[in-house]
Amino acid sequence: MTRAADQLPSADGAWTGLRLLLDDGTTGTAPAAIVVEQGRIAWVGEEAALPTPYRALPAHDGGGALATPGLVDCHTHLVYGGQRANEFAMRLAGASYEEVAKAGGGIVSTVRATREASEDALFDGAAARLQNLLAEGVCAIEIKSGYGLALEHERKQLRVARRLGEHFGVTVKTTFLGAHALPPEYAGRPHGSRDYIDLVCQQMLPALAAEGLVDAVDVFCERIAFSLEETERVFKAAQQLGLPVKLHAEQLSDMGGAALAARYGALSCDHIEHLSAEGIEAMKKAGTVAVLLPGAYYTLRDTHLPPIEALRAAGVPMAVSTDHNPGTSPTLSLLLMVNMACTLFRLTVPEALAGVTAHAARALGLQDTHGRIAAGLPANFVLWNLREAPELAYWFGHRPVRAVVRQGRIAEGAL
Ligand code: DI6
Ligand code: FE
Repeated sequence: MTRAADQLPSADGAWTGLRLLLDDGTTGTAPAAIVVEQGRIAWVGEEAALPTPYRALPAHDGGGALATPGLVDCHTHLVYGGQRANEFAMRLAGASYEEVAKAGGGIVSTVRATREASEDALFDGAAARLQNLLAEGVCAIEIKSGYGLALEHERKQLRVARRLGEHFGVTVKTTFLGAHALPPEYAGRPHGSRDYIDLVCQQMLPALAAEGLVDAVDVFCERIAFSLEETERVFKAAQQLGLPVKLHAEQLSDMGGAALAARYGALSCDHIEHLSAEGIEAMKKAGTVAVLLPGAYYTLRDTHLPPIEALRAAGVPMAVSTDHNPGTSPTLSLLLMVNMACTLFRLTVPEALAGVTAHAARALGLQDTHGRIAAGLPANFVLWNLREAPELAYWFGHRPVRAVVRQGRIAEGAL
């Protein structure tokens, strides 16, 4: 298949007339410029200080557009078969998420549809979803497995994730989430959970890692999923292979998962509505990012807020992500999550914007290449038809993108 990204024009040249988003969440007053050379940012600063040689380059007039780093969506389950609107309706009729899961619905119904789908069908479905995120300025994305729950089907998901990255010219970090749910064929067996975790640790993870399909390892540590002890076994297997870990932690209850993950140097702990003070302290010490997922909180009509003030006071970096999945967060807008992080979780605008740029990059171990506009980095940035940075959080339900530069190419919009 030809890469869609190959058809895109180069972004090389001097991008002028920009209003740059600064680290403190404000925008600079003087017009700024970004110089792109061979797909990388060669220079960024006030336009008045643009070095003479760059003035002769082809110019892209930004016309006063707000410029931000390319967005980073650091937690998604983008590759899956089917959809679950029927369960959404069930929950509205009164069933809880746990009840839906126990009734054989939930994650397992997506597992069925994912196993039945061919790799190409999974690619087509995920590509259509990904294009929504890309059109909104996403330049790096994490994609988890976890709806295959058997070697060949987890492989299929991860291969699709890699293909998406190549085809669309977007940075993709893959995460193996074999320990997402107990596969149906293990349910009801005397030691089903233990046996499945054996399979995950001894066969699935080593095989997929050897194929270069795994950038990180995740577990759903929860009453309806896997225990703390099972989580630790998966972390040990990851550690042996030199792979970083992360965790779906304390979403529905405080399992002590975040503290465990921090002991394994986790990149991030995600959801964390029920995170304890000990968990926060451990994450702070380990430099683990707190990933906030307001889309799942909203869809589940959760009322237990993550401990934002304590995280802020401890200085734990907070990221914001879509958690795109067919069960609890069927959103395809990272900007809507920025709005919800502010409205529902009371993040400040600068916090929410750092949450989808610098801190999200850090949650993926991409802090040296993504989430900032700085000389030497690959050119990933977004120009918005907006005047002020808070507008990124304020509007919701529309797409104020003027242009997206992704991996040094003009990927969306034109000037
Ligand atoms: N937590 C979530 O929010 C999703 N997975 C997880 O571990 C839900 C996945 C689903 O319901 O399909
Ligand atoms: Fe998730």
